[in-house]
Amino acid sequence: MKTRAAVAFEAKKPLEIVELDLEGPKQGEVLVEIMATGICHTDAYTLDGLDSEGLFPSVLGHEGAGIVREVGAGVTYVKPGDHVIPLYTPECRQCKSCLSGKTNLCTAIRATQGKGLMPDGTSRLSYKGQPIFHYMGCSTFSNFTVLPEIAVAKIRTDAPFKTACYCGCGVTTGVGAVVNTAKVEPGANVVVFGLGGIGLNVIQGARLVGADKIIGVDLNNDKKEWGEKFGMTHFVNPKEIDGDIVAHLVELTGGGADYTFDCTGNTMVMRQALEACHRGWGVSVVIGVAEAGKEISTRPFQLVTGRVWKGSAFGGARGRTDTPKIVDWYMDGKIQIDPMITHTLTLEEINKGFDLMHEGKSIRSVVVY
Ligand code: NAD
Ligand code: AHE
Ligand code: ZN
Repeated sequence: MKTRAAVAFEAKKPLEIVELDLEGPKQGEVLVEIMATGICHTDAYTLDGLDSEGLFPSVLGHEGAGIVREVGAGVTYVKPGDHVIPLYTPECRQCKSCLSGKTNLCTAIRATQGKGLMPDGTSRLSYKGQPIFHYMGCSTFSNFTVLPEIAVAKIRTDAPFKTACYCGCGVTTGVGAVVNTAKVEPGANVVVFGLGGIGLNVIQGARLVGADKIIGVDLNNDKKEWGEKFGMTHFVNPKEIDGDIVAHLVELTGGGADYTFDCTGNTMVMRQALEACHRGWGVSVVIGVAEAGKEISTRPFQLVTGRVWKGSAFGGARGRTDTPKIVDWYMDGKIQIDPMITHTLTLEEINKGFDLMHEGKSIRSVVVY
C-alpha cells in the first residue's frame, strides 16, 4: 500500500513529505493507521545528526497513537479496530529482561530496532524502490506503519488520539521516572532541570505523589509559568542567580534534594543534578539523551557520600502493561495533557514543529493526520 510520510532523507535537512510504499504486516506484525503523533526532542536530536544510532533515509517519530487496520499471521494481542500506542520500548514478556521484573528494557527486538529494521532484518518502508529505515521501531511520522505485535499497547477507545499520543513518550517518560524509577515519596524535595515536554511531566508526577518542594530549573524564563501550571513551587534560572547553581539549590532544599531529574540532555547539567542531591541519600535520575560522544563525570566522592546516579528510559514503564494505565490516569483526571499540547499541525507543517521546539516556543507540537 501507499502511505504519506515525512521522510528524513539526510541529517540536518528538513523532513520531506512524500508518498512511500509500505509492505503489509508479516507474521507477528500489525498495520497501524497513525492518527496523531507528537514531536519529541529525541526526534530533533536524531534529525540533527547527534544520535549514534541515527540512520538515513528514515521515517522518524515515536510518540504516536492510532488504530490497528490489519494483523499478520499469529497475532493474538490485538485485532483490527483496536486503538494502540506504538512502543519504542516493547514488552515481549518472555525475554530475560522482561522476566527479570527488574527493568522495562525488553531485549527481544532491540538489536534490529537499533538498525532501523523489523525483527526479520528487513524494512517495510520504501521510496522509489529503495528501502527507508524505520526509527525506534515506530516511525510515527508516517500515516500508516507496521509494528511488531509486542510493540503496541492497547488503549481504551474513548481517549482522544491527539492527546493520548503523548503517552507514547513524553508523559509516560516524565511521570514514570518519578513513580517507577525514582519512586519519589510524599514530602520529598525534588529538583527538575529542563522544563520542556519531559520536565513538565516530571513536575506533574512529583505533584501526583505528594512531593513537598518541586523546584524547576530552566534557562528560559517563560518556563516559570509553565512549571507552575503543573505543580512547580520554585523556579530557578541559573543565569539569574548569584554564584553557583548547585550551592543555590542545596541551600534552597535545606542541604540538597531528595531527588533530581535531568531533562535537558546536557552532560554539565547532569553533573549539577547529581551534585545538588542530599549527601547520604539523594538520587539523581538522568532522563535527557546526550549527543554522541558526550560523557558524564563527577568526583567519586559524590557517590561515596551516598548520592545515587540512575537513568530512566520510557519512565521505567513496561510498554504494554503500564502505558494503558497512564492513559487511564489522564482520562480519570489524575494527570493533565491537554494544556501541554501547544501546537496542532498537519503533516505538511511538521518542520514548523521542530522550529518551535528549537525556539523554545512549544511544549508539545502534535501532528494530526
Ligand atoms: P524540550 O526541548 O521540550 O525541553 C528541553 C528544556 O530544557 C527546555 O525548556 C530548555 O529551555 C531546557 N534547557 C536546555 N538547556 C538547559 C540548561 N543548560 N539548563 C536548564 N535548562 C535547559 O525537550 P523534551 O522533549 O522535554 O526532551 C528533554 C530531553 O529528554 C531530551 O534530551 C530528550 O531527548 C530526552 N528524552 C528522554 C527520554 C527517555 O526515555 N530517557 C524520553 C523522551 C525524551
Ligand atoms: N540511540 C541513542 C540513545 C537514545 C535513547 O537513549 N533513547 C531512549 C528513549 S528517548 C525517547 O525520546 C531510550 O529508551 N533508550 C533505551 C534504548 O534501548 O534505546 C544512542 O545513544 O545510541
Ligand atoms: Zn521521545
